[in-house]
Amino acid sequence: MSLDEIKISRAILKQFTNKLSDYLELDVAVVGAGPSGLMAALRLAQKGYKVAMFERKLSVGGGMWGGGMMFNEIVVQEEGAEILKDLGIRIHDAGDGYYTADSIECTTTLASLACKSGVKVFNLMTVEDVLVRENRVTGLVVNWTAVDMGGLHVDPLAVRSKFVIEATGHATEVLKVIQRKSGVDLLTETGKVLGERSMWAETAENTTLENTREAVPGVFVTGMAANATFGSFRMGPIFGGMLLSGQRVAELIHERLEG
Ligand code: 48H
Repeated sequence: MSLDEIKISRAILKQFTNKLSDYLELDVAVVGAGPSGLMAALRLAQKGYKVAMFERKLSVGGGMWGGGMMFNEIVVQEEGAEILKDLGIRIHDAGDGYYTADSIECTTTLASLACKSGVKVFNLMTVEDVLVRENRVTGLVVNWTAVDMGGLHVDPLAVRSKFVIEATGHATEVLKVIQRKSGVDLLTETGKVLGERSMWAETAENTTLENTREAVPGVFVTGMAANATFGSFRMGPIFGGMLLSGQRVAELIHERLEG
């Protein structure tokens, strides 16, 4: 078979355009493909929902690749270990209820399962704004990350979604843009993002689950962004809370979509 460069180019353009066009209207749009976002997207896709993830970077996985301070192992507790086992990720018993896992195996497996379950990942895209109708978020405004990085004046495109998951980690970028521009109060004590506090692993792990909830009508928050939104602590390189939070947000949205 002879290879034609133009056919190669056309095949990519056609398929990508079809994919993006098919995913402009969604059940759930996930912003940020870190561990909590990936876990949420995976569980929602497994339930049959139409899910897309928008990730600013070239690679998915967020802060999980690097383990703790670039030592590429993560730590989980018993419940996190159960999730990893269920996903087919090998764990090592470190004693006293702590388990470790290779962060590369965790990230690649989670990403692969999400894609194979039907999640469409749009990497290299940054969510820069949201759609708001009658005080409810109804979608996202997206642009190429390269446009943002280059400081180029290029208008974005829009995606409509029944629900949005804010999974941007420490930055809580989606909620911050809503707070800045929409005039809608967040469902926090002050109506604003309360901000992340210093490291306290035990409390942070527990509050991650409590803080996984609707943060503004139409937007649920998960992972590190959940604690940052509701003013709780960071936890360092323990990832059970991220995985549990991703599962929890998927359950909460499933209840709403079903109801
Ligand atoms: C598109 C965006 C945008 C945007 C950001 O940081 P993450 O890994 O998030 P989590 O919450 O799933 O996991 C947190 C964990 O990695 C961590 O940092 C922990 C446990 N820290 C504890 C501690 O003490 O430090 O992933 C967020 C993703 C990243 O890939 C970003 O590139 C992406 O979101 N992102 N994507 N549009 N506006 N903002």
